[in-house]
Amino acid sequence: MQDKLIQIRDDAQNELKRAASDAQLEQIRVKYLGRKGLLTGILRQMANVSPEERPVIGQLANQIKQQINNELSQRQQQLKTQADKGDKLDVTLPGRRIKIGKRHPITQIIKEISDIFLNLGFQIAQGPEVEWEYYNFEALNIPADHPARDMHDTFYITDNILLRTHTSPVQIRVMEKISPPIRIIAPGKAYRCDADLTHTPMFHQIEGLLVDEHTNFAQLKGILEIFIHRMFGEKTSLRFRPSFFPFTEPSAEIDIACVMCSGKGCRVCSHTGWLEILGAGMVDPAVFENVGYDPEKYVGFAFGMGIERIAMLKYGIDDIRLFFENDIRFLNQF
Ligand code: 2NM
Repeated sequence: MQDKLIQIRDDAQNELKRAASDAQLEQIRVKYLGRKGLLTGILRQMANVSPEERPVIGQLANQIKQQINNELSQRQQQLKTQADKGDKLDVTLPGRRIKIGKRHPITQIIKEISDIFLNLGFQIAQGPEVEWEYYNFEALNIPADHPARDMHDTFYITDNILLRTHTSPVQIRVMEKISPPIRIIAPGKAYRCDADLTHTPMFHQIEGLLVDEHTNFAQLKGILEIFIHRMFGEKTSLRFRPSFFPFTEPSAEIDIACVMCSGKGCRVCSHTGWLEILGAGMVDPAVFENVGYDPEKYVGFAFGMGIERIAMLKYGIDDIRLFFENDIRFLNQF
């Protein structure tokens, strides 16, 4: 009888060690401690045990029952902590979806515009964002007393080093290095101390420059018309208005028919029907003098545009800061 009890205890202990789930533990409990269980069966046979032996066997049986019960709950606790730690891998769980990124809307527009001009034979040029005052202003025929040099607009680093306020210094650097013919665009970051619904201290520009011996204003108009039609659609109307820049003469600003109301007049175009998207002009001979080009021999045209402004018009966005907040819900729409 005693040997039988010891055997039952050892069997139960072995099975408990191997049990790997609550269901298996419950099976073991029923098998040994249940109403028709092995240990219960032994206790039922107590009537056949001699009166001397009875207390000894009874005590042992109760002790073993207690022991199996304890080890059962221990094993249960063990399995629970294992599961909590993630030791067990549930291969039936669905996989986690990987989020795929894409280009920022500003980067998309820069690529779109660049591709149009690359198609027209322009090459991409780049230059430093921390720039000499000379390349940013003097070389571009912007004298020291010009309003654009006001401390309120320009981030100065030292007396004569600053964050470029436009990408035009890139064109000066290219002209210093190579002689015409030149056909380049300079996409990149520019900086001005300004912040509101339509201005951020850092923004993006694309400027273009073409220099050759017989360049004329009609070619400038032709190139910009092709660009606008490819960018905004073949049916987009445009108009040239006289304007002024220190580095071009004559200068023009170019409007397109409002993308929101097609020229009927709305809030976006301030009820004029037109949106200004480009500045342009024939390069001032004074700029050619500064880079060592013969102004009698060479003629050039240049143009420039703000990328955020074009993106805002194209997508009907009224707050420029949305481009810089990197809210996935905003970015996912492009
Ligand atoms: C504009 C408008 C008109 C421009 C001029 C030059 C350079 F270097 F050739 F003189 N670069 N970019 C230019 C001309 C930029 O932006 C509104």
